[in-house]
Amino acid sequence: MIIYEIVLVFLFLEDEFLKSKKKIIIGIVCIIVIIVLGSVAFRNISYTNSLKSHYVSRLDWAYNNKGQKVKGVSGTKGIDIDIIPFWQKKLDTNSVLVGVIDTGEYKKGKLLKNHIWSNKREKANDGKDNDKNGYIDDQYGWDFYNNDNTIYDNYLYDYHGTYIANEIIKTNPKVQIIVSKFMKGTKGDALDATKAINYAINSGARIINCSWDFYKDEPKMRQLIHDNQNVLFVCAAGNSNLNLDKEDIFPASYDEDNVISVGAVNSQGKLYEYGGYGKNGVDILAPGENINILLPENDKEYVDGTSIATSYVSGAASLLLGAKPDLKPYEIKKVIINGAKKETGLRNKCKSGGILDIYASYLLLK
Ligand SMILES: [Ca+2]
Ligand SMILES: [Ca+2]
Ligand SMILES: [Ca+2]
Repeated sequence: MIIYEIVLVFLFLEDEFLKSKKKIIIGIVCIIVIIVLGSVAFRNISYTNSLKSHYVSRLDWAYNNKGQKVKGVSGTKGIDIDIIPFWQKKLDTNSVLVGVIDTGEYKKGKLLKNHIWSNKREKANDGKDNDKNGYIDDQYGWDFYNNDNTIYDNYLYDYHGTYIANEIIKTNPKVQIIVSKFMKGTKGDALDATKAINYAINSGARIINCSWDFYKDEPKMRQLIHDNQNVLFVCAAGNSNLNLDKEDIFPASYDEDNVISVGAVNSQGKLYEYGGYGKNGVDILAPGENINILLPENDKEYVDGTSIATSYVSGAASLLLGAKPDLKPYEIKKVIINGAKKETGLRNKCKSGGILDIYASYLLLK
């Protein structure tokens, strides 16, 4: 419309300024305006396509917070994981294996179906442990709760791992998820969790997502994490409103360079009211309230908590590792903390004093 008006003005002026230099100047101005408007329009198309290709809708304030209302709450512009600039650069990152130590996962889901790791060394359904890893027919991971090879058993009991994995995939479409199940719903024990972590590491995971916590220290888990400094453990700070400077939960409180603990914020950049916090006990905060997630059978629901916040940090860590595969876990942790979007109200709530900022963290790699 604006272009049309400019052309009209140009034509109107034509008689009067025919053969004048002004006509040429106005012509040049018109061309510049057309080029600028055209490039803005193109940028908007590429921006929208970028969001669509990542399954991001306007409900997903975590990826793109423009202050929109989600579930009746208006957000604060810019309080998101700042991933859009990273996507728009269309960086060709390497594929990364992420172990999701959790419930089972609905592997037929629209996102998960293309991102489930499969054990190439294992022949399916022949009753034999072909790769001799101790697990028979573990073609798509292992269920340490039931001690069998079915990684999805039930909608109700396997929803948590499903939505965590889906959110990691949304953040980084170049991940493969190793399903290592140790929970039935919210039930599971630390020794099974330790075995499940070990399985994911032995299967090649470089990042381990732990969206759960135990109050009791499990020495075997602590040792396993300590012994695997080449693997980053991304751990939830829990939903019991604990000050983790004073109290411990595990594995988030293990004091290791390869453990990053994650608290949650809402869409206005305020601490999630039930989430764990602490200037030393929590490293970073990420979106964790009114998050529209993808459940088994492709159902959708809203959730709150540090579990989902953790999935964004795992996704971010995998993106950074994919961009620079020789990064060590402590280096990933460092850029995630240093790249955080600082908020005054969060200064004493975690070590970074702010919210996960993927693009700022990426720029720190250079
Ligand atoms: Ca096997
Ligand atoms: Ca087999
Ligand atoms: Ca099973």
